[in-house]
Amino acid sequence: MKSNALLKWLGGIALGALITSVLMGGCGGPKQSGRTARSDVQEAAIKTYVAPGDLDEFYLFYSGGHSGNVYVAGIPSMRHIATVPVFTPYPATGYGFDKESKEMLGEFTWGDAHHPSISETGGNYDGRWLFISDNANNRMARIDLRDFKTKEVFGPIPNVSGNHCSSFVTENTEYVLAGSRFSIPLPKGRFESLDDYATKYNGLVAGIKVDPQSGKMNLGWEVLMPPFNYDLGDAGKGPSAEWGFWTCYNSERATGKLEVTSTQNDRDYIAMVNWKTAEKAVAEGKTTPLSGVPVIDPKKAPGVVYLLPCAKSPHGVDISPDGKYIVGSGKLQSITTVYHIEKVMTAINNKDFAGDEDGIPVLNYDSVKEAEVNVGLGPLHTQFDDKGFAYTSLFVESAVTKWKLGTWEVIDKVPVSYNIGHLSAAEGDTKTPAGKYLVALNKLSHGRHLNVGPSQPESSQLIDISGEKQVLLYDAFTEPEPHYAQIILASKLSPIEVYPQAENKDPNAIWDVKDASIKRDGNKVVVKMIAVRSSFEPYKVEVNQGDKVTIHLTNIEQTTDELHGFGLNEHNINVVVDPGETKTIEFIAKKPGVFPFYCTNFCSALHQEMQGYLLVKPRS
Ligand code: RUQ
Ligand code: CUA
Repeated sequence: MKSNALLKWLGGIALGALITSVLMGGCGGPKQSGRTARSDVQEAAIKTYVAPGDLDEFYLFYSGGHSGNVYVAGIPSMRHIATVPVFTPYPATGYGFDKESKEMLGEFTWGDAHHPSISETGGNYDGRWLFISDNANNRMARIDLRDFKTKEVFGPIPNVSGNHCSSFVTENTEYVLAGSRFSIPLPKGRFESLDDYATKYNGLVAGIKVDPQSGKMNLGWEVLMPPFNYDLGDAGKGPSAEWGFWTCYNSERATGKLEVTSTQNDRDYIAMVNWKTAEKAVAEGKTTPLSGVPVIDPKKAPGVVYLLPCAKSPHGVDISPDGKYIVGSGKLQSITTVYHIEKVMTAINNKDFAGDEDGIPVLNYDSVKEAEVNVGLGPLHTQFDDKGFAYTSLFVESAVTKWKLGTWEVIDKVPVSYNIGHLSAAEGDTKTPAGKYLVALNKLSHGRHLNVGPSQPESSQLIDISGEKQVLLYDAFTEPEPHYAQIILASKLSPIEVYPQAENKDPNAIWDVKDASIKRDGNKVVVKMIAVRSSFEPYKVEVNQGDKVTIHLTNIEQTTDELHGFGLNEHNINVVVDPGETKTIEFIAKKPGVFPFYCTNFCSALHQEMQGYLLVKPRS
């Protein structure tokens, strides 16, 4: 949200002069920058300096929002190390240009990569996969952390509309949670007037089943929900492990200017779904088919879903490391509400309900509430450390509040620059957070970097959370736009450097230049090609205009960092093949003439010599 939109937003809800003054200060630019004092600079420098040849302690994975990418940096240096394309073609790695990745991207050339989530075993990061949601085209992707490549783009998920409240994994990655930010008439394709929004539109939450061996995703269950907006979520752990949680705003079921119409009620909700009960409902056939998917209607399957009243317009809901506390932040109030899972269970067992929404029981707020923590203005999202502290981002105040679980006292507040959305603590959403570092993902960065014109980067600030007081260490900047991040101990990952030849199961892979071939079948030409320092074999491919050309390109190197590219002039093709990999290049030779192809990835002193020709004979 940019500053004038924010002003409008706040103006609309009239939060009063106090907030406005905080806001004006917070967004005002470099004058109020909270610049580190000289005396602290040296210490911060030493804490973040990773000397040449030394390695960072943590990996930071941030979502790249509408860039469709995931960005990887090291902590504490905050140096950008890699870009992992997920929903968007990326010529730097050839993603979206070869047949395999093109098929994964399907009909879309972009996605809105929102919330990354590392797979867990026993509530701790296991370093196997990183899931990330696509808010735009209702998909979920899986990156393999063995090679930092996107291996699966699942969806569009049937019945899900705006997959924002996603991705969050359950304790043993049984499920990755998904759902609808935008309620629509279901099934998709049905038309209903917006005037009938409250009665004929529906939201939906879903559990995507993850295969424990391969990581492959499949639809597990979907629950039909009232037409609220489902925003963010978290999966329980320990005593709450069977539950998935989602915040919902717009319990007013309003349309139009939501900044006004959806902020009338004092409270909205956190929806909680018991995924074990949901599984049972599906197994027992207590479902209604919708777009070919068995969907649970809560009216017909009691016990699957409940609503917790929450401070209005909540954004984040976060489960404490011990799984006992559910922390919900209503962004239009200055408090964060903490619920106790035992109180919630007791209220469910006693049918201690305050009412219902379309047959879904609403739990009694006073019965389930454990505490209201006075965190500050505009709380969005909470993370945890290893010492029992919680950290909540304050969008309006541009600060991070540190508070104590159990005593609920606010300990410390550090200003950030500016307007923080999410924050990510080291392993901060697992059962055993690592503590030490927290990254503030800020929306505005004006004046904190050299001016690059109207489109400014987002800022990510590294904060030391090892002491009593939080200490700002470093400003880093990213492409638009991180919506959340994951920080994992580097020692938990050991990515491969080459694909072992024995693992290459592509039937068209070849490993010896004598096997290189060009075969014609009618107007189809199939080429088996090798790339190795510093040539292509064959280096000459002759075809007829209109032929369908398929090139199976194998990089037979088994040496780290020896990538080869295949760029074909004036054909919009650039495929990159890692050592030991085979990729498929497909195109129709539409244009007559002679077209050079060349290696796009620097590979040796004779990289520039690594080239060949596609010769296309004109139709007579
Ligand atoms: S969201 S900050 Cu997906 Cu919170 Cu954007
Ligand atoms: Cu191969 Cu450059």
